[in-house]
Amino acid sequence: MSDYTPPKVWEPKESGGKFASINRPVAGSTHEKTLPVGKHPFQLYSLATPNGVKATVMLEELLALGKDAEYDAWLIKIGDGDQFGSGFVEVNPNSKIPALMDHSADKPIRVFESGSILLHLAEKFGAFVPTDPAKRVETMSWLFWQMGSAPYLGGGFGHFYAYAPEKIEYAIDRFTMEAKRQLDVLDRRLAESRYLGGDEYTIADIATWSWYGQLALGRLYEAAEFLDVESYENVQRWAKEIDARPAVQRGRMVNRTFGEPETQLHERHGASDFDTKTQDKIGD
Ligand SMILES: N[C@@H](CCC(=O)N[C@@H](CS)C(=O)NCC(=O)O)C(=O)O
Repeated sequence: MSDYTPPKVWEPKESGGKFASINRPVAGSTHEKTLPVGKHPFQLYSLATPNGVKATVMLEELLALGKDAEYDAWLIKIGDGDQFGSGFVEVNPNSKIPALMDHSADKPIRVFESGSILLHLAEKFGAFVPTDPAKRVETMSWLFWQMGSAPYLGGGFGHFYAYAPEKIEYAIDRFTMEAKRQLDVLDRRLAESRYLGGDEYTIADIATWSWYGQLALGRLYEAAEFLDVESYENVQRWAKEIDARPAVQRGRMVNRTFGEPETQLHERHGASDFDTKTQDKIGD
């Protein structure tokens, strides 16, 4: 048991753990840095974490449909504090990836929060969001479910299971309980429906797959066995089906700085980059 008693007024201190160096109790920029702007209508500033993958999968899916969604994907190294540069903070005052500038409108517009990016692109191109009102609202419900639930999985379970400087049984138990409950919520929905919104693949699936699908496929926190992810059979079926989509495979590679070199495309500025600019081809 901890002998910590919170003081009357909290003061910041060194907390340890994997992300200690980027944690701050205040918002705003720490340094001046202009963001690069490429030639395409969409400028994405991101990293291939589950939240970042949502945006790159969506853009690749739109391109696969033949939509005019060409984009430049610039790498934001959150471990180095790039999210606190002045240019990034102008696009996302919350200093988190992914952040998007849409230059296709008369006046460029900023879009932050991965759910907002998915919805903006879906509405702009009339794709991956149903038009039928009942299916649309079901899709929105699952999209917002994901946005509200994932912090318990990432900031809660993932943080205490994989990243905290010590293994705190209470915290791991609390968030494992919640992560498993969420997997069960999904498993029951996917027992009755091919996709989350119904019979169509939508932004709700893209958002949720990036977290829970990748968790089920054993790609997050090395926690597959601990969470017994194989037992969620409907989640497994859905996760594998989405994983096989070529646009999903491409989207996972963009802004990726970990894993096998041939799976890492640090920056994407055109479709041919997947064939010529992966880390195995260009190195560092
Ligand atoms: N609710 C946000 C969460 C984004 C988020 O948490 N991004 C993380 C990476 S997955 C980040 O940029 N962290 C950097 C930091 O916290 O300083 C979204 O969905 O876009």
